[in-house]
Amino acid sequence: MTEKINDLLRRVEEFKPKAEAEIEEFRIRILGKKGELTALMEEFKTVSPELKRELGQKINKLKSRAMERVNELKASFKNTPASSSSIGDMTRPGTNDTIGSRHPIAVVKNEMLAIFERMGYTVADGPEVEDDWHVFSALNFPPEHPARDMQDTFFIQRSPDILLRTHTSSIQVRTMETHKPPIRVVCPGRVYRNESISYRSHCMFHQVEGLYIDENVSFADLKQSIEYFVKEFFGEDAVIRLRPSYFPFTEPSAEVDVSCVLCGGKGCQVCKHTGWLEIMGCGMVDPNVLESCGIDPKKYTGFAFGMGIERSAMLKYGVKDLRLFFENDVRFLNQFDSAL
Ligand code: 2U9
Repeated sequence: MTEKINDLLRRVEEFKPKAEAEIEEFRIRILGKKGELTALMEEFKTVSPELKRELGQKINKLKSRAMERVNELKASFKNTPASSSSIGDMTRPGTNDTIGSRHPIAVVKNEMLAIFERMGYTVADGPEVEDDWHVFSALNFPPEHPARDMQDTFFIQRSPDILLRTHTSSIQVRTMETHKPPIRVVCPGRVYRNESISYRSHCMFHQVEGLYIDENVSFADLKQSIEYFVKEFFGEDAVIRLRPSYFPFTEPSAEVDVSCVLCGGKGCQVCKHTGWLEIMGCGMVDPNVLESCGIDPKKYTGFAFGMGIERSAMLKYGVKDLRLFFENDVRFLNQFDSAL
């Protein structure tokens, strides 16, 4: 019996499992109800009284050591983050971290700003919650102009004076109030209009507007600057045409069309078979606006322009539904990226 005890003790010490599951199998085989140690204890009952003391002590030591060894082995597997057997195939490709991509509106905005910065414009910023003066009054909107209506504008705390800006022109007003000409700024930002949401309109969208004021700034300068921007943004083959229009803040005013980016002007579904796409509005700054903002209209003239970023992004990327820009579906967003 001594031999059997020593043999089992040796096997307990020498046991080196390759996987954690082998430890439990080992425990059952040695310490379980039908295990080898249990069988030894049965046999112990039959030994002569004079050997009982010595063998009893040996069996108890064996049992304690076997339980201790099982616990030691289990702990060693828990402390090893990747045992050799769970490392698996070391040659398989690694998993990529998922990183975000720049939002298409930000990509297009940065591209627009970069073009104007190359032309000498600086970027200006301003608040989205504005007052009536900077959004309407300074821009020559008469008191009863429909844009001031609650149907079109979001007002804050029912105050007729505090509102969400409906265009970024308020940034240009602030620039004129605080800077002397020459002024050359581009103003990007979110704007809000009380409109129902559809594939082509939203209650919040983004604009880039520009303003150039100096002595002797002419309509020809305006046309040349817009033509340069359009060729940089849409490509060298793009051409523009100007149609007369009306805005309270510019006189004369015009809408700018670009030759269709899809058919090049031949006519297709996107340009509704006209060959042209409307992309922005522009005009010479109304003398009343210059005066309201503290600039002498007898000495200075200027031009301004404004465009929606979503509209240009839809044309550039062939996006048919404006709502996609605001839903943040990663399957849509992952398709755009840029260093800009
Ligand atoms: C000042 C003076 C004049 C900015 C201008 C437009 C024409 C225009 C629209 C294009 C599509 C807005 O996003 S849109 O709906 N904008 O047509 N904006 S001229 O004129 C200014 C701005 C500031 C002080």
